[in-house]
Amino acid sequence: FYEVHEVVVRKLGHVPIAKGDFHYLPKKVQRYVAKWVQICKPRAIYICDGSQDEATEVIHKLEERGMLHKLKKYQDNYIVRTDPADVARVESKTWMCTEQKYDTVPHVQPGVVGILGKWISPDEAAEHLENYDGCMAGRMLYVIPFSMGPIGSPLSKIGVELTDSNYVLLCMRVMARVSNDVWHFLREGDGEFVRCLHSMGCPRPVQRKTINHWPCNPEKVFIGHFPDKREICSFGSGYGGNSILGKKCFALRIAGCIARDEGWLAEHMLIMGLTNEKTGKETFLAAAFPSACGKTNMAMLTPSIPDYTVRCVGDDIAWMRFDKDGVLHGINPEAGFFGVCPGTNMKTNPNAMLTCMKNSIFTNVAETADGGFFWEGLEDETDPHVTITDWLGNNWRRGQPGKAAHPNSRFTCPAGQCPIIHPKWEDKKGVPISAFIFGGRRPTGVPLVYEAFSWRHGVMIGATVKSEATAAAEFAGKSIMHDPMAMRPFLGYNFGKYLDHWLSLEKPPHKLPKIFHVNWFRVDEEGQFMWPGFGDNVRVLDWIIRRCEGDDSIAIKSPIGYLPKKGSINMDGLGKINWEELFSLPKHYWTSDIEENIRFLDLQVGEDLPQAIRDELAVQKKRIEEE
Ligand code: SAT
Ligand code: MN
Repeated sequence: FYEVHEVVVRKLGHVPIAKGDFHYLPKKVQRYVAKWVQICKPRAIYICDGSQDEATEVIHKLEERGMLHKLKKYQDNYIVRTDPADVARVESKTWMCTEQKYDTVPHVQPGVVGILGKWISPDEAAEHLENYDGCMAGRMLYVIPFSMGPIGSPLSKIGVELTDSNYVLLCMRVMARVSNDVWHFLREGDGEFVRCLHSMGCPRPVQRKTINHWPCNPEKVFIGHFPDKREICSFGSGYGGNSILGKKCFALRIAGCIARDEGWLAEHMLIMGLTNEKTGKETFLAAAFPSACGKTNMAMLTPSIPDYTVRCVGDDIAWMRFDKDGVLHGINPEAGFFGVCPGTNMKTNPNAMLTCMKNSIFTNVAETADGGFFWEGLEDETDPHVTITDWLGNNWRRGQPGKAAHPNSRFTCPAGQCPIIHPKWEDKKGVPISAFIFGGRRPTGVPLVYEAFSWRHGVMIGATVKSEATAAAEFAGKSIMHDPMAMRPFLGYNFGKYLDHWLSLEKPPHKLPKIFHVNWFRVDEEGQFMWPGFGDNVRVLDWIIRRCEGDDSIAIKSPIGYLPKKGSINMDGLGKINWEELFSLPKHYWTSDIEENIRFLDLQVGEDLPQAIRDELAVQKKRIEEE
């Protein structure tokens, strides 16, 4: 099947190799590429090396085609508009495929629609895979070697993405470590890699009318994961988590399964380091929030008090392993930030703004006539007279109904450009994690911060995370949704087993992080936020760090966990904060909340729910009733 000319293979079957040396790829990769080339029938194969020349070439092609153009206000920033039918992750078409259904999803109660992952049988998946037949006709197939995590770190994993989208290639270059070195590493190591196939599902000649030069196939979207084969097959969408496969598909769903098998954690968590300016001591925290809850803002927080210096290790995903002394070490497997644009500005997140002043890709944002980006939240930082074009390409006037930028519009920027990126963010050992923080948007009932009584109690708190719905997925409207561990859309296997895995970590010599829950979003009777949030959140983190250091004088027991003792959070200079209300635990709220949680987990996880979690729920219910 391979045609050898001199040393360099120029053709694979009849398909020319436009760039790269096929022979140089490890044998397993060759077989993987050859298999899909035969099925997808691209016009040529382009083996990526991660070089700058490569980026220049691809960007040039995309510019020529009109799919992307330069934002001339900055250095190498580009704007892309998608087909309006392809703007977010498509959870309804995201599947985990295993032989056994209950390896993937829990035993939900009869008649209940499970929301903790979607299972598809190998036979049904095979039907979707038929769509790949000829799906790349007339298009280039890019072979992308990448590492999640620093190349060569024992905590990292290798992937190879095949895609017919050069936009995806550009994003992968930012979000993962795309490099020729990956081939060396694969050859020298165990040779294992995660197989990532992506197609826009638009072979030439194109059947469906292409909008904004953005080929996609919304009717046939399929995001399939095959954990037993360490394989991902994505079809029909070019957007974010659907197509940048190193991110949620690999680093959370597939890695979640690998982590279960190998005894570590792959979580939807930011990692940040806070250095106490007086003592010089640094503490690392990992925090899990549902998509679009301000995780990126927290990861790069600008402290409002001088006590701490904050540095960012990662804003979305954490891979964590206990070392031989039982210390949990975490890395950020990604190399870039894929952040929500609306709401991001020099006040809410100056570090994110400064990170994306160059070498970044903006998707579905609005544009100013002088070549700048624009989105909701940038009003005060944008010339009021400048003409604005909205994300759909229409003229847009301030104050008109509707949004200039899509609510899920994103910046894709290299993490290394972040002004407060941690010097150890690429450290192969990772950083030691002292605490896990869960949170969500909880307008009522939930205090600013509380601490779990124990690891098990903390796992229960994580299992009952809820939040107001976001724009990151296809849901409309605002409702409080369960998002256990902030992993609901990203679970790679049965959530009951996932909880078992978390519980199983409580064993020697593991030094378990303390677990906390925070809520920046509580509102008062007038609907006003009770807590200023953003840079002032460092005051809460300060309390958390002092708890990690063992300060017993600052906490009091409550039915739901330890609460800060009145006055133990630094509120200097904050103006009026209603401590009582911010920390109140309305009994009727918590009574119905615990009942709702018990019902939810019973319906959704059923017999797979670990007894330890049932017990924690029962004890918490009793504490609330007896209060
Ligand atoms: O899944 S995406 O990578 O598109 C973004 C998110 O949901 O946080
Ligand atoms: Mn996320």
